[in-house]
Amino acid sequence: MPKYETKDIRNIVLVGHNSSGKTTFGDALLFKTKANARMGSVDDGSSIFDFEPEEKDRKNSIDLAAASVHVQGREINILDAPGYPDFVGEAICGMNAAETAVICINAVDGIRVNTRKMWELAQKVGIARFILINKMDLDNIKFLDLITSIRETFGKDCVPVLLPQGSGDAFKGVVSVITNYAGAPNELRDLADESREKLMEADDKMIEEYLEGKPVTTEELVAALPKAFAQGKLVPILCASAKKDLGVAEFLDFVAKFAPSPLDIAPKKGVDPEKKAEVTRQAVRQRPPHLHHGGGGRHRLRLQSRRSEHLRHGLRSERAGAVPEFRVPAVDGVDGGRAEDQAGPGSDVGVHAQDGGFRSDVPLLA
Ligand SMILES: Nc1nc2c(ncn2[C@@H]2O[C@H](COP(=O)(O)OP(=O)(O)OP(=O)(O)O)[C@@H](O)[C@H]2O)c(=O)[nH]1
Ligand SMILES: [Mg+2]
Repeated sequence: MPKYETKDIRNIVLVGHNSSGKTTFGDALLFKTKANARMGSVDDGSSIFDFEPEEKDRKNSIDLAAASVHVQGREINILDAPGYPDFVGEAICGMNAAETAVICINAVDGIRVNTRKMWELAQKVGIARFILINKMDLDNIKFLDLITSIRETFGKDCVPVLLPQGSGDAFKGVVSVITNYAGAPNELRDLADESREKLMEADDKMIEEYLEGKPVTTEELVAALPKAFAQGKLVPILCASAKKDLGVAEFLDFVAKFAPSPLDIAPKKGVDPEKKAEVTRQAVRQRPPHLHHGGGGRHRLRLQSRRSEHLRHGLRSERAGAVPEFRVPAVDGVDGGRAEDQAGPGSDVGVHAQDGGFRSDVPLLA
């Protein structure tokens, strides 16, 4: 498996109202990048993300699931959260693990209760928000009305960046207003102009120059956008059809270019359990996370946060017999170990207290 530096990692979590197509979209990302040789489907029980028997039975997600793809020298870790409000804890967990919440909307249904809830949560957690309008292949889509409703609900900083070419049966794909502004569909020309101007607000100097009539190049725009998205100053709106594999490649390209890495978003605040003092942590590979051991017994630890990204590199393999064991360093005072890339985001590692610290056993997924 290729090794990636923290700056080249993108952790995204797919959230939104149930049945907006999050899992199908995740499967489409795996298929597009050949991480999966066939297109997984929730409907026939072959989804990579909805793999638990109960999920296959119910045909909806229950647990947060993870998989990775590799695009343009970047590792994109995809977390797929369930949409049903009963499982909101999984979405919260995923948002704490990711730097970008991809809020999926069903193009026909529009904004629903859980869309708003996910927006508020992502804002609270302090991660970037991308809006993905999925199911663009369905009939009776009123794209411009949907954009208006998104802006009325979530604010004017939401900018359409991937515009649809047609909709319903005639949906052919998407056009980027960043890289192919001239190619925007005629019927959406006004929206493309508006979006392009809004994107200039990514940088104060850039918008000033633009308003003074000085030309702004695509390169300048591309360079300014990641920071504006990471800070939530602008929220990109993308669209796709997961089912028809349209807009999927453009989504991957967009995430690889514009989504924040673990280094690009504000450090997290927490409370030191012993000193009871507030602590701030930024993603630093050399400093694995501090986990608070809540008592004896066995614990299940799932590696899926950007902290677990440090954890991953702080794991020390202690091979005993045929069973690989991993010592988790910096857990309640246990010293750090040698950097070794053994368990990745999405790995489940059984942990139990030993010698005053934690010791983990068999990683289920590397
Ligand atoms: N027509 C069409 N159907 C889609 C598309 N994406 C998903 N679906 C269908 O919509 C249904 C729900 O898809 P899921 O991927 O399970 O949706 P989800 O958002 O993961 O649902 P929860 O896990 O319950 O929150 C399935 O029957 C999919 O086949 C799409 O782009 N177009
Ligand atoms: Mg799902």
